[in-house]
Amino acid sequence: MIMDRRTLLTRGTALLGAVCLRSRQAISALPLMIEMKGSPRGEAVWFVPVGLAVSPGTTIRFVNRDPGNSHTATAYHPDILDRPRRIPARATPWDSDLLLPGETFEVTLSVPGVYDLYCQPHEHAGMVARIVVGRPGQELGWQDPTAGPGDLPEVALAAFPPVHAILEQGSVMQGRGEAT
Ligand SMILES: [Cu+2]
Repeated sequence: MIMDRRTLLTRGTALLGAVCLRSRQAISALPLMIEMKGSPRGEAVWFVPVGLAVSPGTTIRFVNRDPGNSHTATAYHPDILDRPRRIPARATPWDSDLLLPGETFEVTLSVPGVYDLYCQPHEHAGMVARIVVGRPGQELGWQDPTAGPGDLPEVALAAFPPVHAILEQGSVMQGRGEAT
């Protein structure tokens, strides 16, 4: 029963991913999804995708698909828990607060640049993600904000996909530590 449900869930997620990708390309007004996931026993937690490229003005919807854990989507910013700024200087930071299983949170990103975010309870498990906001085909004028590691744990730093990989692929699905 559980296996069947998982299989269904996996297939449904893949389908949603495909739909979201198409939506991003064709109908940018629809929100794009980043899911929070976890292994059955909670040893591993992650965002899917872990890297995402979007146009300015895109709404991102975070969805907690992990039945066993609460998660947050929190921008790295001094205004939130005094963390290093890893979003564009003119961008407004956000914090979803804890999302229970099934709950969602949306944020609209208008300022071009690189946005790094993390899950508060699971940053030390490498649960981070990176969103690149820009126009397709536009020459990149922004800088990768990851000039210094700040107070980020190594496992989090290792999990951010490179900006060029996100731009090339549109979305990066690799798990933590597998970024190229
Ligand atoms: Cu989490």
